[in-house]
Amino acid sequence: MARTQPNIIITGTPGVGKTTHAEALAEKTGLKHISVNQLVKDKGCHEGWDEEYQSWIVDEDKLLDAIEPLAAEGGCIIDWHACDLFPKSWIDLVVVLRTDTKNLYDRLAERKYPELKMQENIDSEIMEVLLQEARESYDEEIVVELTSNDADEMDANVERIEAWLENWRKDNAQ
Ligand code: DAT
Repeated sequence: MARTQPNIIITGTPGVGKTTHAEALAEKTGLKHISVNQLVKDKGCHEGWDEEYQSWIVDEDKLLDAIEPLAAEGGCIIDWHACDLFPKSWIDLVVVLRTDTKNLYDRLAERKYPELKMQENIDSEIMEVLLQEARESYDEEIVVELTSNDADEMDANVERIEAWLENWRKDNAQ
């Protein structure tokens, strides 16, 4: 059955602004914000805690099972630092947020990330790892790269996604 609301992924390196964008967008549009980190924790979609990285070791099969019914319903804003595990058929738009190294450093330092995790994330942002992952996993025309350095950019990004959503709703009206 066709979805009556689209599913949107907001992805990017930790600290780029995924959660902040997803919350603002959910508030403005009524779509559901799905924080994958929270879901992994709440539904136990993991194989334990990694002390060194200070994060859950995600069980991807369990995670997909937990998200499938939500994605089938549509209207999800999926907020996570990975996107390649979600089937293409679930997803209508992939937003990859980007930020400057200095901003990312400050934001991750604020979170007191361990040194190793901090360095890996900064390298990952410089190497455009998440952007590549999105481009390899989904059709080019549904992947959008947006910068998230300040509040004005964030407002503009949210407005742009809202405009996309309006068009999607018009194009998919029954
Ligand atoms: P993520 O979910 O990608 O890890 P976040 O939304 O939690 O990122 O944001 C991390 C921090 O950076 C948080 O304190 C809010 C701030 N931030 C994010 N995007 C921003 C932006 N465009 N302008 C100013 N601050 C931003």
